[in-house]
Amino acid sequence: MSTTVTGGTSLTQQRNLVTEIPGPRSHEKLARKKQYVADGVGTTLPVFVEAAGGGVMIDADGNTLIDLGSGIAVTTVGNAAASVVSRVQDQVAAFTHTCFMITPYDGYVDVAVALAELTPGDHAKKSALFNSGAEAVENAVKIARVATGKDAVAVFDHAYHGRTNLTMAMTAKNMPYKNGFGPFAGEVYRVPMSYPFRETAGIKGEDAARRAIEQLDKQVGAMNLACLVIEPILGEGGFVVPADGFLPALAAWCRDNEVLFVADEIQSGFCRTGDWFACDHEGVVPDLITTAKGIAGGLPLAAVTGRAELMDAVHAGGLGGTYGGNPVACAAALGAIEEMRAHDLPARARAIEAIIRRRLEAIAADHPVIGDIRGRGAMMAIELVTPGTLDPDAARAGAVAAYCHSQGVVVLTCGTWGNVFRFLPPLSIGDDLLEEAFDVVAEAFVATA
Ligand code: PLZ
Repeated sequence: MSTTVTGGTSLTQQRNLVTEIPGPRSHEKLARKKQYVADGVGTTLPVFVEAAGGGVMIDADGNTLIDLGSGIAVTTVGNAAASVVSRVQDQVAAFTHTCFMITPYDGYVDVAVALAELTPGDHAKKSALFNSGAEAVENAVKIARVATGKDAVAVFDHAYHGRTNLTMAMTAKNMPYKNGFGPFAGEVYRVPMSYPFRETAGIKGEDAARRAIEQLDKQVGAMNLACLVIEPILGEGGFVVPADGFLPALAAWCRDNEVLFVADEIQSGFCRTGDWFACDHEGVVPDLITTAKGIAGGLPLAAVTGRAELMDAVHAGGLGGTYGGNPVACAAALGAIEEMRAHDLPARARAIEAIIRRRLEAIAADHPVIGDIRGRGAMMAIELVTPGTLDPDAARAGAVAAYCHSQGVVVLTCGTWGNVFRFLPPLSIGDDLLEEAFDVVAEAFVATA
């Protein structure tokens, strides 16, 4: 039996399948979902969950599955982590909502203090809180437009920023995110990303940045550009880690041209990559940073944090929303952040990377369909291609995922071609359980060969 490192769960940390996946009770529930929930809301693995914690999820049939997805990088401190649960329980019993714009409360300000302390840079910072990642990205653009007096927004190939109208425009991939949902917001310009696996070997980060900047100069003009928004490690787009030097070169160009550098750390932030934020790896200091997901241990909370003078450019009443910075979500965030600090979760993410890399390198040695191993910390991925080429092999990725699911390991795919496996375990997972999950991943490559 594996023990958890953190998170304080009482669930037995062991994979245990007592039915097929999904089992009969999940099948019944799925039929009910099919009747009452819109088909447009998809499901990766249709087991209905009844409890989760540490590194496991328990379904309606009594199966215990290993979680390598964290609900898309959300339950970084573990599901139902003790520090989150106790603060949420206290808060929900005290009061559930006032609307911070009507009558404020400490939790919101406490989260803003923590964000000022933890996000990159030691300048004066302020924050505004929201409910979802997409809402944070929208607000970052609103702030950038007012602060600079300019309109245009630069985004990158393979980017994912959300499902609202503006963030659909900023997201690269048509299916399933955009198809049929237009027309989209204007003044969004897409430029090439640094994608080391898919470009000429040895192209330097600075050169890839120059390629993007050249397009911005020629096609938009810095004098029209309010901000450049970038995921420092791509999330949905395939966990692409840009070449060293790419992010610093873009940040320097932004600084020289009065363009705000906005880091979308919604997926990569809060200890996930082995640093508090992915920007920390190269010492990049964004003007604005968007966070969500891991910040609140599973409750909906998002933030824009930035240079105080930029954040304050917006007129009073210009930022807000009924639920933004809800007191229960803020309590959860304070519990999650306490857990991250107390257990040095950036270090835990680095330890998880060492295990995952060792396992993936061993699997790749036998399976040339794995063209690339990449990522940082507990945000790791493999890209599947026809061996020796760059041709995406989404079919194999689907088969490997299906095998893992059938064996009780929750894995997620991503990438523009759907051919990337991403591994995002909760940082509360124990080493033995993680090793067991990768035993199953290894089996999956053999079984689908
Ligand atoms: N920016 C970098 O990763 C959310 C989306 C899953 P929301 N990624 C998961 C899906 O299919 O909807 C994300 C992200 C980055 C923004 C967002 C958007 O965050 O909280 O989903 O709105």
